[in-house]
This record gives sequence, C-alpha cells and structure tokens, in this order.
Amino acid sequence: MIEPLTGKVLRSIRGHFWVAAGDEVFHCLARDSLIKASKGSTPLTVGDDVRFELVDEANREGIIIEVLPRRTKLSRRVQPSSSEGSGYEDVVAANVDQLVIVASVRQPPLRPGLIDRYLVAAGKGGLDPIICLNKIDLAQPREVEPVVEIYRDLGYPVILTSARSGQGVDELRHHLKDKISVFAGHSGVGKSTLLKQLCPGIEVKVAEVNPKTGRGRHATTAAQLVPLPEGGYVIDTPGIRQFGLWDLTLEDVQTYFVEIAEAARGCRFRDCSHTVEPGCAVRQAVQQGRIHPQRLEHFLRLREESKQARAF
Ligand SMILES: Nc1nc2c(ncn2[C@@H]2O[C@H](COP(=O)(O)OP(=O)(O)OP(=O)(O)O)[C@@H](O)[C@H]2O)c(=O)[nH]1
Ligand SMILES: [Mg+2]
Ligand SMILES: [Zn+2]
Repeated sequence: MIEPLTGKVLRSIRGHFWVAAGDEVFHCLARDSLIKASKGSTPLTVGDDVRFELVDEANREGIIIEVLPRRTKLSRRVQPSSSEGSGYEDVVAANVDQLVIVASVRQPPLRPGLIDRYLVAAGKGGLDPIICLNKIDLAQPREVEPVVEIYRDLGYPVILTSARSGQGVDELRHHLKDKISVFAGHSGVGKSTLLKQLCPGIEVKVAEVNPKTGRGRHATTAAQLVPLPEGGYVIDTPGIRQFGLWDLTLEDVQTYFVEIAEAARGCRFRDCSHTVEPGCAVRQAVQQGRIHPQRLEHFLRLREESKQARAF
C-alpha cells in the first residue's frame, strides 16, 4: 500500500479537484465522509492542503481522504433560497496570506462599501488586506485621491493600477512575491486582466463590461490558484454581485473598523451606539475630520446586519 500524498487544491469544480503535489497535478475526487462531515460549509476549497491516495498512478488520479486544518480562510455568506435560515458559508479560498481587494475607479464604479466589507472579512479570516484600485487610466487622479487617503490613513496598502497600460503592476507584483494572495471584487473590475499582466502567457478569460449597465459579465466562473513567475501564488476568483459576511457578530464589526474601535474607547458610555449619545468620541472624531463619515456609515450598516443575522 502506497503512503498517502500531500498536496494543495488548485481548482475545484463540481466535486472534482486538481491537486498539486511536487511538480505534478492530480485529478481527485473526495471521500464521501469528508463531504458529510462539513455540515453545509465548503468541505474542500482552493488553497486547501489535503492528503490523498493514488487510485491510478499512470493517469494521476486520486481520492482525497483528509483536509488539513485551515490556517486562514476567506468566507462569504450565500443567501438561503427561501426566506428561512441564515444561508450557508462558502469558503472562497483557504490558507491564503493576503486578500487583494480589487476595485475599479470606473466601469464598474467604485463602491467603498464593498471595500469595507472585505476589510472585515479579511480580519475575521486572518488575511492581510491590500487595496488595489484598478482602471486608473479611466479616472483623474483627484477623483481617486480621497479614497486612497481614507485607506492609507488607516494603514492599509493601497495600490493604483491600470491593467491596461501596466501602470502600478510592478508595485502590485512586489507585494505578491512569495505570498499566497486571493483577488476578490466585483465582476469586471479587472482581476483576471491583472493576473494576465502578472503572468505573461497565461490563458484566462476576460470579458468587456456591459456598456449599458456598467456591470461585468462574470467571465471567471471558478476560483483557481496560479503560481507567479517570481514566487508566490495568486487565486483569481469569480466576481461577486454582493458580498455577504458569514457569521458576522457585533464584536467583528467593533473590532475590524479599527479607527472606530480606537475612538470608541473615549465615548462616555461603554455601550455607546455612536448615534445619539452625549459624549460620543466617535462622532466627535467624525466632526473633526479624523474619521471619514462614510466609514461610520458603513460601520452602522454592518452593525445592523450583524444584529439581523443573530435573529435567525
Ligand atoms: N481601461 C481599462 N480596462 C481594463 C483594465 N483592467 C481590465 N480592464 C477591462 O475590463 C474588462 C473586465 O476585465 P476582467 O479582467 O475580465 O475583470 P474580472 O474582474 O476578472 O471580472 P470577472 O471575472 O467577471 O469577475 C475587460 O474588458 C478588460 O479589458 C484597466 O486597468 N483599464
Ligand atoms: Mg475574472
Ligand atoms: Zn460613541
């Protein structure tokens, strides 16, 4: 009997997994018990480290028998099909070091609310966030500057790129070297086009944004892990329409809006809601320009969402 091999899931499509081990890629299925044990969450995802047994060595086919513990994960909430229940957890990628939040400044338009959601998801999942504002060839610098300033002031790396002209791609490459990073964002923001710039010669599908709706066309349909020429990996993911946070608690919202968490320590009331109370240090910081009003708005929105999620 051959010892099981250890490998990394590169791609997962409807119960089929492509697992890299050494220099080879194996096509694997998963043992039924693994699927059952996952209790509705994603049993196996891109980036998972797995143990598998060879079924057919010549054809490089195997069966996954164990998923090793996940170091980090990027999860999202999938809406339930009926109004009952709170949906289920979709683990988009596992064992990733960094979340590259890709947004475009135009076509589709910039949506800072989504950036703030992803920052919470990164914090919860143990990933370091990087914000990549793409398509800067389509905007004036002064349109982008206010957004750059919000996030740089918070200490997050913000990279301005044009996957079309190549501007900023070297800086992005520098941040990705020797790390495992996942690209996430709306459809059409240019995730796959950036990947093409990073890995010349790679074959990935990209599609024009619909000029009528300004929306992407969901060119990428499954996540996949791609090695970078200079070391490290990138996981390209399908664009999302909405990003629901899985298992969002009040504490998460209070922790991962870092500047609000810090200012809140100065509020007169410990359970201050930062809306109407006297002596609210958060609202004061907003008035003094130390916290961006939009961040407080998104904080309040996500806090509401966390309460609703608990109500199920
Ligand atoms: N002007 C301009 N267009 C870009 C840039 N980056 C990507 N595009 C275009 O935007 C469109 C969408 O790009 P994709 O790379 O398919 O976007 P995606 O984020 O991978 O989209 P999904 O796979 O659907 O999630 C394509 O027509 C690209 O050529 C850029 O920096 N500037
Ligand atoms: Mg894509
Ligand atoms: Zn307050």
